[in-house]
Parts: sequence; C-alpha cells; structure tokens
Amino acid sequence: ATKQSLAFVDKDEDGVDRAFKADVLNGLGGASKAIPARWLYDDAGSQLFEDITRVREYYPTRAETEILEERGAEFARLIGSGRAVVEFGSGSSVKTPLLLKAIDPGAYVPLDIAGDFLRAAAADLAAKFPGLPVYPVEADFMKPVSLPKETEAMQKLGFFPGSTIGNMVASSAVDLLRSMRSTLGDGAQLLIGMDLIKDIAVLEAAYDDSAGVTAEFNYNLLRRINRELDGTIPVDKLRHRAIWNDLYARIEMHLEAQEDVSFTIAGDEFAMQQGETIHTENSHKFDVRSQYMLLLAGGWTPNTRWTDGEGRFSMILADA
Ligand code: AVI
Repeated sequence: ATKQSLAFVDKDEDGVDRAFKADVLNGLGGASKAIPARWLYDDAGSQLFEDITRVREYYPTRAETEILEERGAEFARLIGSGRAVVEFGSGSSVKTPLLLKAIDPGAYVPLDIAGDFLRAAAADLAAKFPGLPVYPVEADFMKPVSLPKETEAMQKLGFFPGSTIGNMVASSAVDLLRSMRSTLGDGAQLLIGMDLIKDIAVLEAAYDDSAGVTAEFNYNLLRRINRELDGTIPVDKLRHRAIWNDLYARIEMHLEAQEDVSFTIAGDEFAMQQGETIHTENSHKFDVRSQYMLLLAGGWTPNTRWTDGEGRFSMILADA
C-alpha cells in the first residue's frame, strides 16, 4: 500500500486496524451480534466478490450490464456529451466502459477510499479511452468531496452501479444521496443501479449460491478476524445463511453457530449458542415507489428508469 492509502487506516502499535477491532469487539459484545459489512472487503473479500458476480445464481451484475449495453443511445440523448462522470467506487472493468462509450464524457473521476484499487482502475480506464482525462480522487465518498478543479466548468454525472446503495440502511442511503448531490453540484445527474424485490427463492439463491462462493465471502470475514485480531473463531462451526427479511425488504447475510461455541478475539471472550447468528450484511431490494421515495429524500428527481429484459434489476437516471 502507498502512503496515501495508509492515510485512511489508523493502526495501533501492533499494526492492528483500530476501527476494525473496535467494530468487531463492539459488534460481538452486544445482545445481538453484527459486524458492519465494510469489513467483508479486504483483498481476499474483494476478489471473492468479483467471483460472486460471475456465479450463475447472482443475476444483478449480468442484468445491469445488459441495461448498460442496450440503452446506450438513450443515455447519449438524455445525458449528452461533455459531462464529468464521477463514479462512486473504483470503476468495474466491464460496466464503466459501456457508459463512457455511450455518452462521450469530458472527464472521468473515479472516487474510492482504497487507493490501490482506485489507481489500478483509473489506469485501466485511461488505457481504454486515450484522450479522456482521468482524475482519480482518493476519498471517503460518504461525505461531500471536492472534485478536481479541471472539472469545475463541466456538469457532472454521478455513476453508482451495482445496487451498492442497497447495502445501506435507509437513513445512511439518504445521507449518501444528499452528499452525492452536494459533491456533484447544480445541474448534475445521477445514474444509479438498484436491485428489485422478486421471488424469495431467487433472491436467497443469489446470496447462497450452489458453488458456495458467497459462503466463502462470508467465511472470509471470520478468517480475517482470526488472522488480524488474533481470534480463535472455529470457522467450520459457523454456517453461511442468506435470509429474506420481509419487513425491511432485504436479504441478510448471517453466520449461524451449528453448536454452542466459544472463542477469543484480541483476548476478549465470546460465546454463541447453537442457532445464534452474526449478522454481516444487508442487501435491500426495491420496488419503483421505494426507489423514487429514496431518491427524492436524497435530493434527486427521477427522470428515466430502465429494467433488464427479465425485470430483475433497474437503473435510474435522476436529476439534481
Ligand atoms: C456489493 N453489493 C452490491 C453486493 C450485493 O449484492 O449486495 C454484495 C454481495 N454480498 C453478497 N453477495 C453480493
């Protein structure tokens, strides 16, 4: 890692990420156990997520890519040329070029907290689009970000694919949308991917695939805790679960104890009873009304909405 990316990681004298340790110890110390989903994404976790996007049951990536492939002419008409495309999260290798190809942008600005991924993605994109100015910005995009001065005169298009907004609870999602609005300024547009409510069996299979890739993604968090926080969690005694929570319209990932277990983390002792779970991720699903409500609450007016051919996933273009 470079100096720049380390600036965001506060480590103690043993090289332990303080925020990770605090989140894990607090998250497992309460009556119901939960660990914030951001800790799923270390290098191994990010690679496992990439693998998830290719498993048969995980439809969101394919469905969203289909929309981006088929709607280029409409994007060009509704978005126009010359905008600075500001992507929240490092550009994925497939989706971003589809958008950039369609709209003839003035610049591309990937925003990400992880400097290494950011620079790799930016270099990749720059190689694919010679002549397009690329200005990577290393920042926590949950808060308003000041954009490179070279893009000052350009109107902005925010790009937030993947239904990553669904990994936040409603209040955080609204905070993020409002901060995007403030980052992007007047006259901005936002192109956002949002996954849809559908048959529960389809949803649960997408988050508990038969090849076990999503399970590995979840177990990787336990391995990370054992490795980085000197933990003794018996990984083979916890089972990956993907559960539809109808009240919140979300898939929840949990790790469920298959028998009574006890373990230590950084010297603290923990116990789980058989059947007790650690909640590790939420993935909210939407219908058209909840999508529009969320966007409006976040300061964005829906303009156009597309779904893939099977109606599994949607992208929405919204105006500031
Ligand atoms: C990154 N995010 C949009 C994924 C999702 O579908 O909620 C994360 C994921 N977790 C398990 N599978 C995929």
